[in-house]
Amino acid sequence: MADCIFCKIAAGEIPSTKVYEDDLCLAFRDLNPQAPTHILVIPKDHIQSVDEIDASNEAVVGHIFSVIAKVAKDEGLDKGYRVVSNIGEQGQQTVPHLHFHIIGGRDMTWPPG
Ligand code: DGP
Repeated sequence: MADCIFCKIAAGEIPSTKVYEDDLCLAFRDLNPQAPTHILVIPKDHIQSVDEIDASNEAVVGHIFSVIAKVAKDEGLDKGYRVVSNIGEQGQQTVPHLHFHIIGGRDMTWPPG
């Protein structure tokens, strides 16, 4: 999608620090890390948010979750980690392209703010 920053990262038009890539998805380090490990996993095709997941695109989301588990293992997050997807205005989503944050390397707090 034109003017989507994560579409541009997926296309290689904006540089990123990639940790995993295949035909369907990309994982790269967050520009503004909130923990020692902070990685974003995105589908290469544009989906706005979790709110747009349906039967037509659910397969890629399942694939992304297997990639999340692999990336977490590769990053050594054996003590645990958190997967977050912010959705819309109240969810504090700032980039309107579906992404899952993998956050780890420190103790998390609950409830989230
Ligand atoms: P969210 O607020 O859930 O929409 O998260 C968007 C995240 O994307 C935020 O943690 C910062 C990150 N981010 C924004 N622009 C870029 C970028 O150009 N490169 C990288 N690596 N991360 C970005």
